[in-house]
Amino acid sequence: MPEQISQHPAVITEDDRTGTSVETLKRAILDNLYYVVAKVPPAATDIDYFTAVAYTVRDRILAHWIETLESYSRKELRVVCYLSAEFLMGPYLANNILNLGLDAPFLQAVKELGLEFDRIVTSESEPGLGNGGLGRLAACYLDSLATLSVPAIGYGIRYEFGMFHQQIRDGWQVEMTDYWLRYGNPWEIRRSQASVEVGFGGHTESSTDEHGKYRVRWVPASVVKGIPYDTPIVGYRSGVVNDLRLWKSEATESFYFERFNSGDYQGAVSEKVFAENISKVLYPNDEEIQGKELRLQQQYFFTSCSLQDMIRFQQRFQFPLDTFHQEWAIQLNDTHPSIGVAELMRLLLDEHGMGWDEAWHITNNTFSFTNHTLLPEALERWPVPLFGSLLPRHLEIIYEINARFLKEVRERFPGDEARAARMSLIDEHDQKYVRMAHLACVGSHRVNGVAELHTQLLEHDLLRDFYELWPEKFINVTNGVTPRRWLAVSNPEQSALMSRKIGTAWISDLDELRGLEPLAEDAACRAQWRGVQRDVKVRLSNYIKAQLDLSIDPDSLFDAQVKRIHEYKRQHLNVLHILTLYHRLKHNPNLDVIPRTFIFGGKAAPGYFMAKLIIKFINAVGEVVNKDPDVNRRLHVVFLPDYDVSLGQRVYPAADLSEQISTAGKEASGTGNMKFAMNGALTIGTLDGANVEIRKAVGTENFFLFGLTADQVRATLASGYHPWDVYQSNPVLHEIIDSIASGHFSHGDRDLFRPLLDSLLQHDTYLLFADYQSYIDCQDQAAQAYRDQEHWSRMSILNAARMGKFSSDRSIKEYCEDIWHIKVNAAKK
Ligand code: F58
Repeated sequence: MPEQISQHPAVITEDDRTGTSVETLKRAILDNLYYVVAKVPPAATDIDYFTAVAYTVRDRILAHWIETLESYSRKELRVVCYLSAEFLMGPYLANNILNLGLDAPFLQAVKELGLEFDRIVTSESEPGLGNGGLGRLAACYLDSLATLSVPAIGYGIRYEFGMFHQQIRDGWQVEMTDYWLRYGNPWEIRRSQASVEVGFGGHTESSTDEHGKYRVRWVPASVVKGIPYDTPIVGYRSGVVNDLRLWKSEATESFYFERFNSGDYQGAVSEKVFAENISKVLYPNDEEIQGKELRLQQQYFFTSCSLQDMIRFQQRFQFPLDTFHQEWAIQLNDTHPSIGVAELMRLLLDEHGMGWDEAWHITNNTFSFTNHTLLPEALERWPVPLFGSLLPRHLEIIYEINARFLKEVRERFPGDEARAARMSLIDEHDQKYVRMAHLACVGSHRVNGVAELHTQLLEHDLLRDFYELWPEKFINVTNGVTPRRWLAVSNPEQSALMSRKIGTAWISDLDELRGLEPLAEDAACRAQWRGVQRDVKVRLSNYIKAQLDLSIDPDSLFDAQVKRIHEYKRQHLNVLHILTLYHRLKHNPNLDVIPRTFIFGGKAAPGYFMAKLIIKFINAVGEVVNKDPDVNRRLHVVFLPDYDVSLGQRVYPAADLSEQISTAGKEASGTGNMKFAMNGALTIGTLDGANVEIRKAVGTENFFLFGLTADQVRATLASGYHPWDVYQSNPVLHEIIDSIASGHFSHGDRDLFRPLLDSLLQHDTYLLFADYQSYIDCQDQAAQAYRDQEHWSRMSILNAARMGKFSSDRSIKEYCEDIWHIKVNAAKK
């Protein structure tokens, strides 16, 4: 090698787009800053630098991405298509750098450029294209699929406006629109040439073809175009980069111009508005479905685009259509994409001339369905007239599926007409509805719940009839979360300590954390663990100070509840505990209580009055408690506004105690519960969702359990529950409720919290009063346990060490084996 080359290897041997040495990265960042962002360093803002760094990272992703896309065409590989109306991805930069294995050189390069890595990372505005757990689960699953080298495409909607931003004004939630694309999006690539067309409305025409076969043609009233935007999903050091393909709706030129040219300007414009509206905004409701036409349009739009895309791939690879189900496994993330069952049937029957039986065989073997809720108000159903006017052909197909399905039900259960009516795809109680969960069940070869208890409740309650008909269809896959984002990226302090003790294998094999167990018995290790935990708490305290100008004590017990605000999640039960402590301190200011900081975060659906009132309630209590001299700064209540993935990454690592206090039988699984415990928080929780399995995994002695079981909840409600009696018989609860009613927390306003109190005293659907005393006793035990810091650290280490099961890698392996029939290790290479 000539001398001058060996002296400057980075300059001469490395390509600016792919090189990974510190020198090359520095050059590439400045290059992108100049040539892509069009800025020179003195003029560059944090966002400019973020953009330049992001392009530099993307350049290093591209070769892997293109290679992975090409591998989809290999016949022996089945591609997983995860259909989801929501993907709550969170910021990409730190995660992509970690997964590429370029964290060290990037950190160094950024530092040598005189920049702060943290500032660049926090400049990224996150795509909030989801409401909560369901959308975030989809994101964790994409990370695990790529990490496990499973070829996969996430299909969804590229909402122009994602989840609203929450401001808190005078204690109330105020919603602000989320224009997340304001500064552009360096990760995505628009693929205009891969657009597809989707029809809406119109009518159908039937005829008999030249072979005497019955054929139907759908003549839509309008057609919109779907444009795919692709974002790379980088596997953790696997070399695989999968695709997140999100569809944007636009007007088709032909429709638009046809109207325009014929002088129908208004029609042309409304066509354009109709088309562009479809992917405009994410519906911000969690757990309650309103039968809005636009939502059905969104669901059909992205599902049809995605299925057409798969068929186009199939044809481009020259695979026959009759093996479609062998090439593609489609997972329905809840019922939102379940119209896909009827759409794939339509495409196969009408567009590709296939017969019913073959089309049905393919459809049924392609789809599988995950249910995420037991709440009746979250079950999707569409009024038949609305459905028929928007999707006339699909309604015909659904009627045909239903006729054949009910025939099977009647053969299995002769004479049981009540059962047939219960199971029908059409609800005919009064107004007629299409039941989307039934369509998803009938059209799928597997149906799964997301935690053991949830699956049992599906089998014996919500979907009982279906379970009795097809028990083999039902399986459980307990949720999991990715340790890359939720430990390695968000908790670098604890991650570094763990890696020093047991190596780094845990990042892609979370069971390795077991190796931490012996540390629990080692006093020096416990001290290190506590030291790290304190550093993380200081980090959050500084953030709270900067954001809210509130000083909190990092040595207080950090007691956190972050999740959507919902009555069943019982944030107000948490507040009743705060008020109980407050009540004790008011009666005895010298009482020795453990200093606590109560941390809340979460958004309420804009139309959910009670949830919004709960936010006001938390803030109102905080306003009084934080300032009361009798409390003397021993209790703090903090409501962190605008809870999102980025904020979650700050809160999970800093918590000592994780509040998982939903009414048993209501929370399908929960995933925040997993993120907290992995980060060493102890859980106070009910036997609900995945709490049951977490408790079993970490050891019952390392978990604070309280409350009624799901069976007891059902029995309590069935036997005539009277919350008023609990109020009358519990003097502390009585006093607390009275003080709220007296206006003590509302500047004397006795009406403000009346709806909340009336609901609790008269109905208490979520059994706060029934669980109140058990919760308070359990909180007292937790406080007592916290006094013994050695013991607490022991429990904390054991929690983290035993959370291996809750990696999304484990969940994805189960989906691969039991649902998609993919051998994980054979998937690539
Ligand atoms: C959540 N559902 C469950 N729905 O509540 C939670 O227990 C579970 O851990 C999680 O799914 C993942 O399985 C949820 O987040 C939504 O946000 C839907 C959005 C669209 C409207 C209906 C609710």
